[in-house]
Amino acid sequence: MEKQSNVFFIIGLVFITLFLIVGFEYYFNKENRIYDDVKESYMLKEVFTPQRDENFYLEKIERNNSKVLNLYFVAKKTYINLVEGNPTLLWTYNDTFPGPIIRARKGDVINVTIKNELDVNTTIHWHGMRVPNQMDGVPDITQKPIPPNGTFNYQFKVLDGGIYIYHPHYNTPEQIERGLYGGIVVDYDNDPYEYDRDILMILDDILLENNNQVADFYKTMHTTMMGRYGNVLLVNGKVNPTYYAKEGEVVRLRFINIANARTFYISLINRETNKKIPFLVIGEDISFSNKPYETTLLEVAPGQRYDVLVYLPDEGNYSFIYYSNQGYISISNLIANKSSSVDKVDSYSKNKNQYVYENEQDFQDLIANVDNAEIINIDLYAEMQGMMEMKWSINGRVYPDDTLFIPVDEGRYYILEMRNLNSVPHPMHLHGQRMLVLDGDGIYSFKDTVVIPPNGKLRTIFKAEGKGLWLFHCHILEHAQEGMISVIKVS
Ligand SMILES: [Cu+2]
Repeated sequence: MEKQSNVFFIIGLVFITLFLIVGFEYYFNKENRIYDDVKESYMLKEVFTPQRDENFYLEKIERNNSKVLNLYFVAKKTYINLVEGNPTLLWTYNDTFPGPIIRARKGDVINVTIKNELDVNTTIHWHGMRVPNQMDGVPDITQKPIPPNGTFNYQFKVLDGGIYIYHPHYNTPEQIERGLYGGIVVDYDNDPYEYDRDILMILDDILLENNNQVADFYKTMHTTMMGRYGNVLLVNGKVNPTYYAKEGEVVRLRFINIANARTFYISLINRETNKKIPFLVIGEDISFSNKPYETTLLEVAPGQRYDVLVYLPDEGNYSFIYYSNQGYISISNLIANKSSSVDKVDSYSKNKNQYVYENEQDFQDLIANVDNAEIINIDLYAEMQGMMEMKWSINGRVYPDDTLFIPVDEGRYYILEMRNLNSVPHPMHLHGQRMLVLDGDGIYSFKDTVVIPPNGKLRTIFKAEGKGLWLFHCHILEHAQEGMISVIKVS
């Protein structure tokens, strides 16, 4: 017996050694060399020439009635100036990067016809929106992919205020990285907040080679583990763009993170004093929070959105600083010009003390049903398949070869009890449903993307709605690509 276990031990050692050698080989491959070459030239060099961006200020929608928003999108290839030197060949909607902003009111109907002028299939998914199942844009689950030269019509009623994003769900890591995405901002019926300016902030990163073209999509141990990180940080498709406000103003900022894998950790600082300006978080993903809360470090994981207010007490230059383990860098600037009008600090403190009743009844309904809810256990795991292939799994099941279907009944309550058995976080995104995070501090908002921390746990509750198949997957796009997708079946 003892002799036999020694043999197994030695065979085990040999395998581990082989695994390490091949793993390192993978790790120090082409992508990492590109990354090292260009990170000096782009990412860590702060650009402070104010690059004015006029396109992402949001106007208030003044009408009271709902209407149909008819839009025509063409997905195609377009050259865009991202960084100094050659323009970058991106994939865009209507030649713009990011795609056109969709501004709507609760109750409006969004009617988008998309023509696919790419040479590959595509679809559009309306991330965070509660749409009829056949409008959800998931190829081979809710619709056939839209072939080259094909068209598709998406039509649905807007049910919730909030911040959303549209993007393909076909070969998602590549199509999003190449530029196919855009923001949707929906006004609430009752918005109690006072502010002077409203700016959309779509956060992304992109991996460019030295000729400024999007780097190939090779699969490596590193991209499988961590996801694809870019070497250029973008806000609204620009490197370090500048927005303008006035001293004493309250500015509303709508953050969206559409990076493949990068979580953005952001602070707003006054560049003269280095003092941090607090973010007053008033909403997340699909709804207002019932109570606003302040933070000086906003954490926005891939797929998440945050609705925040900031108060700029003094004139001068402010910067949004992104923190990574390589240091910190300005990703965008906010310049407060001198103003002769009155100090707005009172409206900020009034905002801070708001209590929002918009979703109170729905929140209370979910909380009251915690004890009757059925528990769905979700284990997030990485596993080896054969010698070298690593896959991501949910309850040991890998999409699409061995898909985990979770049957639920419409109108019933379910608790997702999620455990992360890895040392990397997973931002889990649930299509078509509204989740409430449990075990919190009494601050609620409806979420569709929640982070399960490394080796941690999280519980959410939702009331199943909308018959059909709804994906539940990691929004680190390479994790989803490598299997971390399951399907909630509502009947
Ligand atoms: Cu993940």
